Amino acid sequence: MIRRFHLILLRSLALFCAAASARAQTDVWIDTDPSIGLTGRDADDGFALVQAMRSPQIRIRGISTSWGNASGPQTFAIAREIAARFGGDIGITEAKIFAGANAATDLGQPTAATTALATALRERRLTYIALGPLTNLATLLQREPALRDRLERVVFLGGRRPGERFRIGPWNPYVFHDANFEKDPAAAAVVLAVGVPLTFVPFGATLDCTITPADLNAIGRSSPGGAWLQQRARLWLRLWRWLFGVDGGPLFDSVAVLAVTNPELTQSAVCIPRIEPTRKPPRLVLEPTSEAKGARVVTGTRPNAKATILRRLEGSTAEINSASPSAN
Ligand SMILES: [Ca+2]
Repeated sequence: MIRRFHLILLRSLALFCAAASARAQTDVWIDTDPSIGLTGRDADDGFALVQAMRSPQIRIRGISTSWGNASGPQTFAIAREIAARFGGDIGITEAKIFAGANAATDLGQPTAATTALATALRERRLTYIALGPLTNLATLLQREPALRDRLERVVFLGGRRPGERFRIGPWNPYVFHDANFEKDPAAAAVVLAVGVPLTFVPFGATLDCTITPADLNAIGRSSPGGAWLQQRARLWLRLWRWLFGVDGGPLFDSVAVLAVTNPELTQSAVCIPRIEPTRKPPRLVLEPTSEAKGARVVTGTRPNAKATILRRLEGSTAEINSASPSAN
């Protein structure tokens, strides 16, 4: 009788834990411009999507695509391929990928992406992870401003801290663009104006998370999916060495996903975002402030950030337990 009672108790506890775990998942929408595998284009969106699909802290409710790293049709096709290869276990099929803007001039024009996002927001509140230009989100907010209140938070891979220059190392002369912002500053202005909770992930906050040839080889050995990622990203990694002299490609977009799945592995501060429209190119500046509340800017990552990203890319959903305590 006592044994039976214990079994019932254990089963109840397991059900409770499972329910608690399910409740703890954050509902997210990912907007992205993947170009992994295209010659001379970035691979980080592809890595970020696979990482997100293997992150148990989130539930992906939909993925929209945008022009950016490549054309709209190209990014849509790549996102669908990633869903077909990696999304089955979590119910992300090709039907959950929605094509959005093809250019900044599409701002305000409804697309499959904005229609699907509106439907998803009516169903539940969502955290929106923006890994490309903000055209799709700005179009939604222009056409259905009431849905603003259904956005839990917008996490945007873009913006810069005052004086931040997008360079890799002190001697590298190449200055990178704040691409996601500069491709559609008008869309960023719309998003800033509506007052949704914002987290920015600037270029400099991501530079401790680079993927080396040894990392990519380990991913390639991990599984058939890992081998696909390795094959698609091999040339991208070589380009980073040839063009910029570094032995690792940055995982920009992965840090934005990490800021949602594992905020304890990022450092952040409160900021006031401000667009400087007259500069050429215009700038999105994230001013520090002593205010306790406001937009947040990720200022860096903690030691296990890269290891956690690599685990996801190697196919593991397990956590690394020795995370440094958060100072946020
Ligand atoms: Ca991107």
